[in-house]
Amino acid sequence: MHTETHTGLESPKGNWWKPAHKAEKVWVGIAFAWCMVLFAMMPLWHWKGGQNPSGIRRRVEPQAYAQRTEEFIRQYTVGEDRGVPIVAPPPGADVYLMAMAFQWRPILKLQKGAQYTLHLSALDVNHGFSLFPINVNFQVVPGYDYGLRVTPNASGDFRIICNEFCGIGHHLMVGRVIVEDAPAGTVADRGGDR
Ligand SMILES: [Cu+2]
Repeated sequence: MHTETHTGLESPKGNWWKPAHKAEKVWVGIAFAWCMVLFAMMPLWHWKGGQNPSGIRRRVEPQAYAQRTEEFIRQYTVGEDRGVPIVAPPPGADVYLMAMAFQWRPILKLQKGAQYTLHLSALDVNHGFSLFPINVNFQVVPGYDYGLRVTPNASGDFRIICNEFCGIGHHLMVGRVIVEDAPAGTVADRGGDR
């Protein structure tokens, strides 16, 4: 049984005071160099990586954002699915989507190949916008209006899944985006710029 006690007043046993082996020095050198690479990557990615959201971002009061979204819904509603309005804005429009515990409002009906400015904000806590089964992920933060320039490049019936744990009903927080093929002969039909 190990009964030895240690105190900070005594030097530890061993040969820690001897110079490090060459291999250890090499490893410390490699680790340090790699730390510097990762450190440099942060600013590099910020400025050169194309990782920043396209479009606009600004502060907004959740109440004001909710009002703007309801106005958008009134303007372009074309139907309803289980109490949630289905909204079909024209190509080029500003599209408003709000996240709240525990739903996405409204359901969006967009045209393939048309460009939109998709505004995202939350009314209460952080939510996460992830478009299933496509790899699109975005943080939806209360108090901030993110206007992303998006051009749907595939038609279909997609689900928005909240990927930021937001409370007891988080797993029920599923929204919907419907993308339809553009009517033949329209600008959107010839493809967007992205
Ligand atoms: Cu959520």
